[in-house]
Amino acid sequence: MPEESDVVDALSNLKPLSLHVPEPKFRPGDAVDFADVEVPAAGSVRRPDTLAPAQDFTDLAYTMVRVLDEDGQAVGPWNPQLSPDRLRRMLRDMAMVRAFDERMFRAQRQGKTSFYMKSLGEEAVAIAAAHALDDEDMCFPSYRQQGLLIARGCPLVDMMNQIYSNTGDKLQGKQLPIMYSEKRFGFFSISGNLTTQYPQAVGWAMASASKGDTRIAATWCGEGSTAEGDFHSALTFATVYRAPVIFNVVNNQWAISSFSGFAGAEATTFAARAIGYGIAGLRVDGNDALAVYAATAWAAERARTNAGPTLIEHFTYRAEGHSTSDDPTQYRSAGEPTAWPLGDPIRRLKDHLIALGEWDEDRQAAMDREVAEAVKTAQKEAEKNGILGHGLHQPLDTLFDGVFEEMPWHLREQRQQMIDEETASGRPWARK
Ligand SMILES: Cc1ncc(C[n+]2csc(CCOP(=O)(O)OP(=O)(O)O)c2C)c(N)n1
Ligand SMILES: [Mg+2]
Repeated sequence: MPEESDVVDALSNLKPLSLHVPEPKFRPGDAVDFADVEVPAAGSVRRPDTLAPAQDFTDLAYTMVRVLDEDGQAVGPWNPQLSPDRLRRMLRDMAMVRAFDERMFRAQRQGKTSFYMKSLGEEAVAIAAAHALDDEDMCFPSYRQQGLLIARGCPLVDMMNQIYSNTGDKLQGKQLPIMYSEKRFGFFSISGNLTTQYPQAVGWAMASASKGDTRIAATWCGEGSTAEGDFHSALTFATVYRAPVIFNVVNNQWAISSFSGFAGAEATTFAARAIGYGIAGLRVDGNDALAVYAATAWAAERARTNAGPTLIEHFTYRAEGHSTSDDPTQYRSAGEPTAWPLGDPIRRLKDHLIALGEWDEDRQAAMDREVAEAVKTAQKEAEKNGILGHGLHQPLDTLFDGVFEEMPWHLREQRQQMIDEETASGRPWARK
């Protein structure tokens, strides 16, 4: 039997352990060089059959599906061959998201709402997916896929009413601004609790399959959110039951002030998360609307033919702060957004349409004016229903509505107590 002191002596011969703490490459003030970001040539990645077993194309999780090349041409096996009309609608939807974001961001700075989140630089992720999915398919988004609502035709005024939590807000001010819920447009309520939408999407997809329906589900989360347990349990359920669901991981490099390395990006790709679960994994250029469209259409066909779920990593860049509460100059180099090697998704689709002879600079300028005008008009309309700080928009007793189908006795009592107390205090608790 070795003595305890012998064990201690043996261990003392080993080199001490050290902990690896990831560190982003660039901090404020650093010059940015993204030369080591591997960007394969457009058109260079093979396109497997949608019925192929996932283990036949694990290589696709480590490369990048790209369709638009540097000259604005659509090339290779993933080219979805869209009509010019479809391309122009996608371009307009992306421009609309950008104009909407710009105006609502400013509304927050003017004190008209407490909070806003932009998707600058990531517009292709939601817009191209919405165009590739069927309108009846169910979306379980994160807070950065406002493009789904815009592409599906949700009135801008309705979105703004929610942002202002005003009298027109169908959610009665119960959700944080931008946390929309739009059953009409197949858009599940956004939750502030990261990644809860993942298992919900799988559950919905499983129900759709068990009912013999034809609709599929799609869900989105950020790369940082893949570190949540919900992400992993969702993937397990999806692979076991071959749920008709598309998992989208929007790798925009940042999770507020944490860079992607803290979610595991130094060791592997996010698309490769799929491999351990036996799920199809694709990694796509998220700033290439045609690549996003093609990958989504491929995954949708796979899901709809009972061939199983797909995880798509959209490689992109969050060009703005996380939200209006964030200041990215405090933690990352200001040079990053412009140095990003995959460019601007709107400019790339515009260049493609021009290369096809289906668009020009004058039409682009006219479209930009038209979408800006549409957003401005909607904003005036929404502001008639009130903005932050201008009175009580929701009677206080609505606080108790919409939780239970039938209000239980104890909530009825609490509501009455509140009304009695507020009435006695002389404060206005009901809308004038
Ligand atoms: C469960 C949970 N943990 C932490 C937060 C706080 N939080 C909100 S957004 C965010 C960053 C998420 O980053 P990412 O998933 O990359 O999405 P992105 O914002 O980049 O689109 C964090 C940590 C939260 N809302 N919920
Ligand atoms: Mg992120």
